[in-house]
Amino acid sequence: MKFTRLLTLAVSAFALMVAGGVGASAESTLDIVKKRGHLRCQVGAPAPGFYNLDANGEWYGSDVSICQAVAAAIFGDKSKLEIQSVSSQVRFTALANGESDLLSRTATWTLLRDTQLGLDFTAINFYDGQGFMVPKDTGIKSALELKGATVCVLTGTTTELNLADFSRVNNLDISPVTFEDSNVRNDTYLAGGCDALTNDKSSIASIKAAFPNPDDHLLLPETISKEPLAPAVRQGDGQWFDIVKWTVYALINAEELGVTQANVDDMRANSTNASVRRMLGAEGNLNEGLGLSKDWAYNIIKQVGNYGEIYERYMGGGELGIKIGRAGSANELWTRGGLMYAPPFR
Ligand SMILES: N[C@@H](CCC(=O)N[C@@H](CS)C(=O)NCC(=O)O)C(=O)O
Repeated sequence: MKFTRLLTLAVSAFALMVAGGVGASAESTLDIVKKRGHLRCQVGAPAPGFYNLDANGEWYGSDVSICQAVAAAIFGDKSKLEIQSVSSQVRFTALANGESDLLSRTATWTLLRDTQLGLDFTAINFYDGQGFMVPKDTGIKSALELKGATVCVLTGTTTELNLADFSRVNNLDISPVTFEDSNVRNDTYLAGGCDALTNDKSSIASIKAAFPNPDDHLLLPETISKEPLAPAVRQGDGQWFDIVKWTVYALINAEELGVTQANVDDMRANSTNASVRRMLGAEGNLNEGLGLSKDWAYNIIKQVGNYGEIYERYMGGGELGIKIGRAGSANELWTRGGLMYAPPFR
């Protein structure tokens, strides 16, 4: 009896430790980040659209915007940020062992990753799917014509696994040529080292945009997988999970409510829409559970913009955008027929 009780206690203590996160540190991620004075946010090797470097060595892009939005929510300053560029191969280990606070980098939410790597995916910020690119002069028009082809692919990705499934199901005998470094993969493809390159379709748009002659390459029509991309955090800190999740939702909700970087001051001061007022902290106390100040969502929109503004700037037709059409896609707001939907701010 006694032993059972002790065992139960020991088991619950262990469960608590696990629930408390890595090393069962008493300090929350929010406290650690605040004490450090900046957020450590992980992206990948430079890829236009998602995460790229400008002439001054500053990171920008849609996934970088999520990093900036979380920094703005915590510090009221989007620049309180250290961007870490990590390869696809080691990204999850780097997050799980505490090197970064947040991973925001074209990572697909899968069951295994969500349940076996010590991570939690927060909220989908881009709905993607895997495709193929070939040099136009090959004359290939469909992925089903890739019989016996060599295909350049990044290792440690869902891309690599889907490619194997696709080849098997369609009896294509594709030979994967695997890379850890996306630049080496791209150079090999350009030099003719493989017949095709496969990745998420948005990533292909990104890779293509950086090629010297983008029009020499064709994105094939097939989409062979679902790739819901979402920022991820270490498992075991519910408040931190909520902060990142609701940061993404604030971006989406602001777009739905018509709150933009340009009108957010006016909206906070004058809007009579209760949803807008609650989100921007003009009334209510929605910030309390997050452990953030009342103006957390205001700071996000003021400094980074809403989801649609970020999309246009980096993924869409903006000057730095990689021209992925949004209308009619899953990345459109639910009110316009897409899947972008944030739970209510109340
Ligand atoms: N969504 C897939 C693929 C992710 C992926 O390969 N992303 C590329 C985009 S080009 C990337 O991160 N490349 C940069 C790098 O590996 O450092 C996954 O989560 O496994």
